[in-house]
Amino acid sequence: MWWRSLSLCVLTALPVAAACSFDKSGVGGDDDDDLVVADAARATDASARFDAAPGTPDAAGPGPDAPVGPPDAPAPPPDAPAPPPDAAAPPPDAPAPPPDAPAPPPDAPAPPPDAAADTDMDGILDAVDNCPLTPNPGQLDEESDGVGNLCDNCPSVANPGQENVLESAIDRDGVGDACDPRPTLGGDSIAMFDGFDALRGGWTVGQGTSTWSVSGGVLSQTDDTGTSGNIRILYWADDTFGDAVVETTAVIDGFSGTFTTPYRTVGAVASYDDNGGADTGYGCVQLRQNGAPPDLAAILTIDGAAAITATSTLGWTMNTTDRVRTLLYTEAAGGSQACDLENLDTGAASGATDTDTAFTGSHVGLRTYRVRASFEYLLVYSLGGTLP
Ligand SMILES: [Ca+2]
Ligand SMILES: [Ca+2]
Ligand SMILES: [Ca+2]
Ligand SMILES: [Ca+2]
Repeated sequence: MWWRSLSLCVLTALPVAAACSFDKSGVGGDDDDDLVVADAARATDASARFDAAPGTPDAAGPGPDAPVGPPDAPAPPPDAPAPPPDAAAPPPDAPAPPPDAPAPPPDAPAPPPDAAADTDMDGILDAVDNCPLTPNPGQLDEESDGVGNLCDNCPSVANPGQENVLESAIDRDGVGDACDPRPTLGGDSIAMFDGFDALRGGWTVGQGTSTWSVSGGVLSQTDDTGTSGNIRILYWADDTFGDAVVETTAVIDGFSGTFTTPYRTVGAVASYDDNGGADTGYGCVQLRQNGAPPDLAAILTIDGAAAITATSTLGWTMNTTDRVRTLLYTEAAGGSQACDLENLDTGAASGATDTDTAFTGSHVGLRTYRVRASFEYLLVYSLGGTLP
């Protein structure tokens, strides 16, 4: 930048110009451009070149050198520091909070069943087992809803989804909504189901003779002889039940007598004891009573008197091929019975109730009189509390 020092010297008065040397270094007072400020020492040289009193002979030769001039003024203070920048701009608004965390992903889908697994080791691979946790090599499925009899929460009603949500979560029971006799009360369970795919050894004749047989998935009673001694009772001897509902569905195969022949019956029994031939209990039957139709839903006592204790008028009269569902509610210690019948062909239904306390047996079974019928199944719900 030495050329800038040159132009400054041209425009300045001589004495000053004399002080200007070509300071090519740009460093003030460093005339020799050696980048070492030594001009204070060189001031001695400058004073030697100027006469302190021009026009006046020097006394006795040149006088002593004028006193050494003051050293170069100290370098001006460096430029004032730049003012601080404008006050910092206020921080921007606080950043918006992050959006809500995304919902967690739904539960991962259940892994597909291991096609090669057989959890219950019944010989049916889980992938095709209709009760993958219950050994059932026969895969019996009464109403073909894809859930095997042994693990179906409504084995007599098609309910492939096994819905069971009508009770509260804390007392949800083992009976599905589609068939639960007390759909909002917990404690119930499926105690027994027999789809009559074979005649098992526990079935025992209580009254009559052995006129029962199994074929084609139904249990048929084949004698409709009309004498008074031909009441037919078959009961399950291998288990006993407390508070229970016995359910069966039967198709009427035929009946004896004329239109007015009395006391044709078909239905279920409970609170039953064989008592060595002096059996007792209750029946819930469709009763074709002497006289004008329609028929009745009737609660019967099973003993020597076979009394009718309660009835309700049905909306139909017994006909061959009718398909009727029967439900008999009983309390184990006696005291309460209910008998509900539904004609599955028409949807007509009716029921009777009673509060008889005579019998406290604990077996269940089937009953006919002067009727041939084919029973599709027998189902027992065990109740966890008092009857509705
Ligand atoms: Ca199984
Ligand atoms: Ca089923
Ligand atoms: Ca079912
Ligand atoms: Ca239930």
